Amino acid sequence: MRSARAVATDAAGNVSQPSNTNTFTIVAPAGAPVITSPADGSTTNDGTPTITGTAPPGSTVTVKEGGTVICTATADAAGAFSCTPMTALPDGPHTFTAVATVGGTDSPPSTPVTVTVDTTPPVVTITDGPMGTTTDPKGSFTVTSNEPNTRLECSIDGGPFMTCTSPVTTDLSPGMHSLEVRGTDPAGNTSTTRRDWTIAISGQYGGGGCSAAGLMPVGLFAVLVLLRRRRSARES
Ligand SMILES: [Ca+2]
Repeated sequence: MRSARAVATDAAGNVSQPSNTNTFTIVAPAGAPVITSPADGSTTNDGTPTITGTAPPGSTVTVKEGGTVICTATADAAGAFSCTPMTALPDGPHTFTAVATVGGTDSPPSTPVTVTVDTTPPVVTITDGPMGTTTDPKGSFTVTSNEPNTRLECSIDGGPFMTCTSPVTTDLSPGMHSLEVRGTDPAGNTSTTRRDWTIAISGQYGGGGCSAAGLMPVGLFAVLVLLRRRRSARES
């Protein structure tokens, strides 16, 4: 506990009566907090990421982005704090610092931590490869994403998604086929795109879409031709 009082001295050297005495306590600034999560340089798809760290036990921790208060917390007896942004952060990079306050005195700010918020799924596009009806059993599909470092997984004909890279190549039997490509950006947002196509038996390409001639097994096609001939023979 400290105390202080003041006296005034005029130009002629007359000294006043002392003022009243004020007592006060000097509180040493608390140590700077440490933000431990999210990690500096990380990316998240959570617009309200929980911010955790350490600070002097019992201190009031204020997390700010520039001059804006993001959230506040009280460090527990073990010196841990945790708070969640009061409003969702827009997509983009955000840099946080934390200050611990004890007895009205602020600590120095923590080391800044920058996290990138990304809540937008990547746009994944199949730009070429078979479509409609083809007689070629082989396909090569180029897949692009509007976001760098998009992870691709592919599913052929409704099968399980497996890691894949562009171009996606296929070698399939005649019939209707599908390729689904799921893209996951570094923040974990996903989107899926799909391509359907038909492989016709060579020489029976009916042209366009999922035509009966293109899909029908040869034997059944021959039977149908035979039935039509019989019918027309009966009618004549
Ligand atoms: Ca994204």
